[in-house]
Amino acid sequence: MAEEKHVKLIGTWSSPFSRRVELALKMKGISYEYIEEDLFNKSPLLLQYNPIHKKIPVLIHNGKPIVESLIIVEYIDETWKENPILPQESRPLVGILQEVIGVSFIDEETFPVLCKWVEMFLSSSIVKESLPPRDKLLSFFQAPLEARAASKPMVYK
Ligand SMILES: N[C@@H](CCC(=O)N[C@@H](CS)C(=O)NCC(=O)O)C(=O)O
Repeated sequence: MAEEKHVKLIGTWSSPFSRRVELALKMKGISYEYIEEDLFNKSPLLLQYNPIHKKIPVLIHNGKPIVESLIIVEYIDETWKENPILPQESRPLVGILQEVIGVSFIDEETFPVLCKWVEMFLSSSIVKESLPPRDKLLSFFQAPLEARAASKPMVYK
């Protein structure tokens, strides 16, 4: 338990890679400190812990950085043995992307089992509280498309 106090996650709200790690931590019941990163103005903390790729997510456990979301999930699963987990894909993002580009590539008729799984996945309270707000995520992905259509610089809010 003492180990858990030294878990930090550097992430970004809109990143499916961050969400994947957060879900793993929550499914394991590990308490951690979340540090939101501004990828347009990277923090000294991120540059210190991921100096080569300078990407989130970064898990810091007892001062040791672990990078790459799937590696992090594996590390979490191996370090905290209780409640074994499988790597999770962030399927809800598919729904957002379908809405943004206006094409449905995973529909109920063609993929009934997958759709049922998505429904069950989204009904979990752990999953619900880890997902970014739908409207915010939608406008995040729509902004570059709209900016391109209007040929003006992107502005994220
Ligand atoms: N393969 C990496 C991908 C991580 C990634 O692409 N992170 C993005 C945010 S979603 C990032 O930090 N981008 C900053 C940059 O490329 O400068 C993982 O699974 O962790």
